[in-house]
Amino acid sequence: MVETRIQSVHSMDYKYQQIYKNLKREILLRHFLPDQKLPSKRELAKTLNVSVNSINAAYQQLLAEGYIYAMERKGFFVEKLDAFPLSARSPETISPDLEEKSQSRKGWLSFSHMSIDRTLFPFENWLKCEHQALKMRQNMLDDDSSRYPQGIRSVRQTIARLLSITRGVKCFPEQIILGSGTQILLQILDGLIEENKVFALEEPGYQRVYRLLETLRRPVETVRLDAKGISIEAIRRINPSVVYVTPSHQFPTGIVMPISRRIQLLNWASEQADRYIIEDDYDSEFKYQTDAIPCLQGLDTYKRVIYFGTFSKSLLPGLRISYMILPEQLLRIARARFSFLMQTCNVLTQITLQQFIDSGFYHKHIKSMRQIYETRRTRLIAAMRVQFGAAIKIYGINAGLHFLAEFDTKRSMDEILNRAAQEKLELYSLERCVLKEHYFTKKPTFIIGFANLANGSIDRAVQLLYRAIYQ
Ligand code: 76U
Repeated sequence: MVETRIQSVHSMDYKYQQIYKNLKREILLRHFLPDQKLPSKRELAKTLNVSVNSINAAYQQLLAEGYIYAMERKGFFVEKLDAFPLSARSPETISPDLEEKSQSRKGWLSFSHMSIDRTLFPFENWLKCEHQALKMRQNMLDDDSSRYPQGIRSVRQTIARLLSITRGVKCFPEQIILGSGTQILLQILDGLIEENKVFALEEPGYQRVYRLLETLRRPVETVRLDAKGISIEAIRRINPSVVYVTPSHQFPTGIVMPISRRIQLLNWASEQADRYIIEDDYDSEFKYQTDAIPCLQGLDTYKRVIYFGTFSKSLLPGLRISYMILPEQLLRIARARFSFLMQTCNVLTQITLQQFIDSGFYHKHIKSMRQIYETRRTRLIAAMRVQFGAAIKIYGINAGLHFLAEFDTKRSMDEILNRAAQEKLELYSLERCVLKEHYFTKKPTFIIGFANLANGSIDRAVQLLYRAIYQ
């Protein structure tokens, strides 16, 4: 039995390692039972046609790890090991992870709102910056990041400067905390706010934030939107402590919160000492025709806004660099409570990002992407209006990387999604943004991302969508 299994073991191993591994597996599979005597070294050496030394080395390793025990002059015996439950024995009982399950979308057209156009990213310039980062600041790579729990200071300085110019954010680098994603930062923030305080989210809104807060056992309510964004009356009815909003471009409806509503919201927060507003400014770099709309944080004189930003849309989602900016009183708590936390962003990526921004590559990239994305948006909407006529309603201002499209059709949302998949069209419905209640619209509505629709593929994508909905 042992002999036949030896062949299957990796050939890079020494002989004794192969024998050790096989015996270990046989013991764990209970082909050898507790207290059963193992063949003598000499016997096994003969059967396997290896030296006694190899067998001895294998037995010594099994002995050291506690799989077998030795009895003087009697030989080696299998330890009394509890059996693993059957379900734990075979890896086939674990379902494949999401990455394996997600279909390979080679050759598909995509309306995904989650991606950006990677093919237009200036990788050459990024590499130049990474090269410089390695040359000039290599010494930072041998720290373990515990020296800069909030992220490298010079990187935060660069980000503070950038945000002051482009977003009207008013902050010191000390207030910025970097993190490898919005969710991880939100977990930190959750730990700064008293346990029983209620968070309120926009409905429809960002599911990944909603589910994270629920998992953290944070009481969460959702608040309806009106034409100006989150409704203040509804906030008053719920009486939360923290309100999470996407005022520059509501996710997913695309509403921009006008100044009147911003002032109301800030005033609401100022009424009590424990009220805060989380401003998630996830895609504010992309405003077309109009200038970028200054953020809430810059308007806030009460120090109640916690600003969240990310490079996932403006650069690449795979970089995993996001940040939050805390008002002083929360920063004080964070430093007292979380000084033991280590920074989650990769050091090399942080320094490369700093170089990329400081050398002007960032501005250049945003400027060119803004034009490209705007053209895609305009052409896509024009093509949709031609194809769908009065049957389509589009929500969302001229901004960002997505809009909502609602269709007059008898076909159900799920049926449309299935048909789209058959047509090799990546498509997401509004359902993924329905947090607690479905009030916004009952008609099939889709989040239409256009970042990956180069001009040549727009007509084809619209045709496929038409087929999925009407044919
Ligand atoms: C992010 C909103 C509303 C932040 C977002 C996104 O972790 O910094 C969308 C989905 O990369 P991070 O998150 C940025 N706030 O929509 C990005 N959204 C994801 C990628 F597009 C997922 O699941 O519907």
